[in-house]
Amino acid sequence: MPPVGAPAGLDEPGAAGAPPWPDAAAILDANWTGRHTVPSRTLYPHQWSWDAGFIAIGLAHAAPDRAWLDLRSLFAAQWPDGRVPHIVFDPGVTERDYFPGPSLWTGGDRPVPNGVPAVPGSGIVQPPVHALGAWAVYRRAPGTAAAEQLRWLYPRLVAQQEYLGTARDVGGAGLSSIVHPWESGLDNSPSWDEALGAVPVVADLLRRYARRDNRVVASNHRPTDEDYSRYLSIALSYRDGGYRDADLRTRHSFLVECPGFNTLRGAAELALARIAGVVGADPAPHRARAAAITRLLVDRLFDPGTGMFHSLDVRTGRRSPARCVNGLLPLVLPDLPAARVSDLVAEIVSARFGVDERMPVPSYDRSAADFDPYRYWRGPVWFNINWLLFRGLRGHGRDALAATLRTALLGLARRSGYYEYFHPDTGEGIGSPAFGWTAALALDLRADGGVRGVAPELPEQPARSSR
Ligand code: 2M8
Repeated sequence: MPPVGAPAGLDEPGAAGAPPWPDAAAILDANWTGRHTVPSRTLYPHQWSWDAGFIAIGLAHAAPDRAWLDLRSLFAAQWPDGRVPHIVFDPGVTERDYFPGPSLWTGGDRPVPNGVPAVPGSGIVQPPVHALGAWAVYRRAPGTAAAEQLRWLYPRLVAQQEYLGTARDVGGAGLSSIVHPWESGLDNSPSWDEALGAVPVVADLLRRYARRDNRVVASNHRPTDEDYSRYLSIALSYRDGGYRDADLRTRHSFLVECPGFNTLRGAAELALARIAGVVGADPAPHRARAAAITRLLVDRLFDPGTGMFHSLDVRTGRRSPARCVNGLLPLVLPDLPAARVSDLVAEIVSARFGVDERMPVPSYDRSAADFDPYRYWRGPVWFNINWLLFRGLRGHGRDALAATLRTALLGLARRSGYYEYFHPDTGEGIGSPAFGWTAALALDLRADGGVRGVAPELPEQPARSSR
């Protein structure tokens, strides 16, 4: 496939004398297995759920037909109850190549409700970014065939939303709970520290199950063993309960309402409203649900003391004190009240998260004593989160700050390559090189070129609430 060049005349960072653009489309090609795109050939050799949504946004530019195949591969593993597994396993990949692989998720005593599809996957979920991905592909490459793809996906996307909005409304107020830190996508974020602290460490688990991740990349760039053993015990307990959600409150040790997860659930409703317009369904209920989710986020997860959103431990009713980047993501929602938009923008430009033309937003408060520039979601810069913030800033008419963030993101990719994450001071690439969503979203940012109106699921004019 030919490299996808940016349209001429874009404000490319460091254009004069800068190194040539590393070829993002070539990374998506190399990560394509013939059925789906893997996040990374070395670290993540299966298909991941929210990665597939972000990757579709890049494939919309480079290979829209493959984007549809990718999304269909993921939804082929959807359960009858509507959940979409966070990993869809490639039967050609051995257990040695990724841990925890299929045997952990499907083993044990597993009386699964209503059966599971033939395609093997895990039993937990990730943030629903697939409607955003599908809409981006359709917008870039519309037509009869693309509309047909939307018709296939629409009921499946709706079923996913219904699962998250009902079975996962453990707190009873209308927000979804995650039942595992992996469901947030921000695996070892300090956002979970308090809730996770109540989960006992079963030291024996890491003797029974050997980690693979910290043999592929340095241990100090990954979650600690203590956290990992908790991840395993929560996963095993959910599995051994048959992945049932009915009585989670009484028997599950980790139940958290995450501001990032719920924001993306709301954003998915807005994308579904657009998709509904193409497939002949009613967009109004989707818009109403997005507005309701926005209100609930503000009511339950916003802390006026910090001026940002925090995760809520449903078991204790306590909000996490940590200032983490998931607490900035509600900016993506167009109905967010003006005062809350201003609060989040103030936080983004503060010394805690401060963005400038050389560095995007880190995953955690730089001033926190346990800010760690290397350890995964506890400090490093991530492309997908910053791409969402860029879209949110743009949607609320904060164009200058959005442009700064875009410059920082593209500059980082150009200097360091399409890494999984980046050191928040030096910009050094960390984790896996040739990472799917980094390449995909860089393609999208390059093609975007600062033109308004490319975020159709967000308002195209400065939002009512922007000042
Ligand atoms: C990371 O999560 C997986 C578990 O799902 C892992 O650490 O093994 C996270 O960064 C997650 O957000 C991402 O979807 C996944 C694959 O890129 O890797």
